[in-house]
Amino acid sequence: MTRGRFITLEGGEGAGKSVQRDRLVAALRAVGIGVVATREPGGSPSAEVVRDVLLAHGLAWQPLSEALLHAAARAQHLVETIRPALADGHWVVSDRFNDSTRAYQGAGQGVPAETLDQLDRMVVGDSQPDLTLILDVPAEVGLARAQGRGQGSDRYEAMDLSFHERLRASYRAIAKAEPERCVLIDATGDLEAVATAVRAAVQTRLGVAL
Ligand code: Z5A
Repeated sequence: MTRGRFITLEGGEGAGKSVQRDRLVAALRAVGIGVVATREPGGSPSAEVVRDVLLAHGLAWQPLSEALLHAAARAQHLVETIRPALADGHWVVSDRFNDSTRAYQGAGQGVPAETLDQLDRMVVGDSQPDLTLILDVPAEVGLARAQGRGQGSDRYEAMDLSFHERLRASYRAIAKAEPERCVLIDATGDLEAVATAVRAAVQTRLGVAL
C-alpha cells in the first residue's frame, strides 16, 4: 500500500482555512483519491475532548499550558486518525496543525521557539506534513470575515490587532524558512480564486491533476 499524502491548511483568523479544506477535499475525491478531512485542535475522539477543554470553557490558559494541551491533542490526533489513514493509503487534509502552535503560542503568546521545537520533535517527529498551504490575508481582512461568520467572538478574535499581525508575520516567516514544505497563498481574493490557487499548489507540489 502506498502511503497517502498529508496536507495542512494554516493561517490567521478568518483566512478561509475551513472553507478551502472542504473545497480541496471535494476536488481530491472527484479524481478518485480517498481523503480524510480533519482539523486541529481535535480530529479524533480523545483530541476532540481536549479541544473542548481548550475552547469551550472561556478559560485563559497560560501560554505554556496551552502549548502542552495542543501537543497532547496532536499526539492523540496522530495516533488515532492521521497515521492510520496515511498508512491505509488515504490522503489527510487538516484544517490547522503544528504551525498553529508556532504562530499562536510562539509568536502570539511568547512561548520560546526552542520549547515548541522540542515538543514538535517529541509529538510529530517524522510525521510532518508533505505540504502546508498558508492562507495569507491582512489581519483586518481576516478578522472582518471571522466576525461576519456570526458565531460570536472567540478569545483570539478579541485580541488586539498587533497580536493578529504577529500571527501573520510568523506564518509568512515559516513559509519563507521552509519553502520545500510550504506554499504561501494570497487569500485576499474571492472563494473561487483562492480555491483555484490551492488546487494549483497541490497539483504542482504533489503531482496530482485537479
Ligand atoms: N490554536 C492554537 O492556538 N494553537 C494550535 O496549535 C492550534 C489551534 C491547532 C481553533 O479555533 C483555535 O485554536 C484557533 C487557533 C487555536 N483560534 N482561534 N480562534 P477554531 O477551530 O474554532 O477556528 P479557527 O481555526 O480559528 O477558524 P478561523 O481562523 O476563525 O476561520 P477560517 O477557518 O480561517 O475561515 P473560514 O471559517 O473558512 O471562513 C471564515 C468566514 O469568511 C466564513 O464566513 C467564510 O465564508 C468567509 N470567507 C472565507 N474565505 C473567504 C474569501 N476568500 N472571501 C470572502 N469571504 C471568505
